[in-house]
Amino acid sequence: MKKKIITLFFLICVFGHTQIWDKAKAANQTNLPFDTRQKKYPEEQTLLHQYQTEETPINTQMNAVATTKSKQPVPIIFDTDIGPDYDDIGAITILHAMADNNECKILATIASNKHKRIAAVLDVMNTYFNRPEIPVGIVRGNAVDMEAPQKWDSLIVEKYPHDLKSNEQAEDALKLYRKTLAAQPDKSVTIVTVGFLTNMANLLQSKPDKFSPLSGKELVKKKVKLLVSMAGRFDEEMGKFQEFNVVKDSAASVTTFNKWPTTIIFSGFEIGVKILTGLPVANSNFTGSPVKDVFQMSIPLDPNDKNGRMSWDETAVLVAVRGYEKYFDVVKGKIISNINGSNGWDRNGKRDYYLVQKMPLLEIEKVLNDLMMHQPEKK
Ligand SMILES: [Ca+2]
Repeated sequence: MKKKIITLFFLICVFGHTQIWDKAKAANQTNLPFDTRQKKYPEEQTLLHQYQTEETPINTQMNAVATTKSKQPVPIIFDTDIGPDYDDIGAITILHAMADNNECKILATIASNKHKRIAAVLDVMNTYFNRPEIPVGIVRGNAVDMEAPQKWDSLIVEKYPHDLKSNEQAEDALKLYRKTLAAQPDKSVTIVTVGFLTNMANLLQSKPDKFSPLSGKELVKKKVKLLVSMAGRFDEEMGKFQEFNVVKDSAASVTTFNKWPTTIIFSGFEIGVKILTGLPVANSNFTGSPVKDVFQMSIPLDPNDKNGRMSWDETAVLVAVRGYEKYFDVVKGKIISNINGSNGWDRNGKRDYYLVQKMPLLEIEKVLNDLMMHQPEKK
């Protein structure tokens, strides 16, 4: 077994990636033996599966929870940095698609980024999907401020209806979290973060207020069932790589991952980087769709996106609503969060799971693309 582990480690290292911060740039510099016709990495897929199944059995209790088909829609809070990348647009689209299918109920859409158009962008998307009433919260105080490099945010804010003209008109993210959680049944809420962990750290460190007599950590423990986070990296580059969502506010990441009182499922960098989506919606004949506009505008701006955009955030939302077991395997443990933005993994930990690819890439790409093609009922 020891020899096998060493061999596996060696083989995994052979397929190593380049370490850089920006996940988009990192994706562009990936040197995996990517088969563009079959769109898969056959050797690595097999290795990771072996590694997972032989060394770390899937937690059966967690699996049982995930496989229980619930008729009740999953109450969910969507926390996003929507701007620096446009997979967040794919993510909020599939979230609304699943809400239209009664699979989830969107309690709030909250930003961990404070660029000047972010409240308007979230309002555009919620309004487009016939849910203009969904509360929008924006992080206050120290926070990342990053716009969309492709300028798609300006495009959709100019073109599509919305009420929130500025971030000041939106709610304070922390207050919205406390108000929303306090109003929900115990252990019912799933939070999915596809941006920075700023709001999670602020929430954990918050004090009793008019919404709840509980501290932030107590409130999370009482009301939250699960956190699903697109964050970190759990393959052969783990420990060296500083994943974008983690490193941009690494102090918040450390606070969150050290203190979070519920299960966390991580969709790491290595998951979404291989799953390419967005071409069907970009090439669709849709009219009046901000989803189409964003992907149609952004994909041609990067030659590396010619087969579709990497789908980090979509994978996290999919798992938050539907559970992982149909799409991914998991490895149980606990994240080790470093202040430099890198992460490790404690295999003896019991709180967390990270996703491992299971469903063939072309199949999961189809699942996500089909959801991203969802259009709201015209009203
Ligand atoms: Ca994001």
